[in-house]
Amino acid sequence: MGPQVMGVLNVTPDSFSDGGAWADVDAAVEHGLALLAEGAHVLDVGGESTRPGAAPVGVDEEIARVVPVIERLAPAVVQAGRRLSVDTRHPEVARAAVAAGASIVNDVSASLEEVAAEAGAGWVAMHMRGEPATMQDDPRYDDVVGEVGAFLAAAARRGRDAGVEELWVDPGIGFGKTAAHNWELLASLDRLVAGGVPVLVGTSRKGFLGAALAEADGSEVPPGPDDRLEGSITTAVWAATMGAAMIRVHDVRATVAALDAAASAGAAG
Ligand code: PMM
Repeated sequence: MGPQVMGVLNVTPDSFSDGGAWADVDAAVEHGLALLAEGAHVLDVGGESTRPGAAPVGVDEEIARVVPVIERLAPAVVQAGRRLSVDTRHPEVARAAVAAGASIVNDVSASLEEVAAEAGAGWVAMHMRGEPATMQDDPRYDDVVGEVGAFLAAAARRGRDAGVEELWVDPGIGFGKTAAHNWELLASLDRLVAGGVPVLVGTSRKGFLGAALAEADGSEVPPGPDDRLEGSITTAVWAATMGAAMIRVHDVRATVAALDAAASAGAAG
């Protein structure tokens, strides 16, 4: 069986990847239902952009963005046997989102294990070096795969100790990492998978794919987030082949089709 697909539903006016087009509740709900119809197993609702250099938003504003969208989507999501996650670094937002119907806390700060445990929700612990505002200022590692792996193993232990019953770990592609770091992590994803905790990976539309696509076709200006589909899909299939259990993507329909094709090839082999 292939990995689950987590569809990104950013409810932010400043998200780099969809221009904030879904900031309005009705539009966000409509987009969420479309992602569901396209085959998303999880809808990941986020109200704070973690784009490199993004300014933080207040907790109240973040709650006001995500809670109405989660409340409105919850019945259809449950009906379809799918799930909602909340992409947040803030305990108050995580609690409000779970109360509204989310069942996974997608935590880019890897610090909300107590909140997830208390709420009875799943917990995604993602690796990030630094803070979104400064994380891309010259990130350095001696051994990126070893360091990220050790960080995620420690996070998983904290989660277990806190009583989280559903654990996920995520290397945090693009979070305090150069393009070379991202490629190294993808190349060695099987080492992270071997840690035994289900691995979630998000490469979708990220900057390092733009750079790679520009290099491939010799263009000087890298393609923008909306024009990185080839790289997004190829790395999603790669991650699945390396054993990732969930892939976080914007382009759900295309990714589901690609993963299905890869799974058929795998099953026939
Ligand atoms: N990437 C972004 C936001 N949230 N959560 C997890 N678990 N993993 C990721 O790689 C991740 C994330 C940034 O991407 P976006 O701004 O396009 O949503």
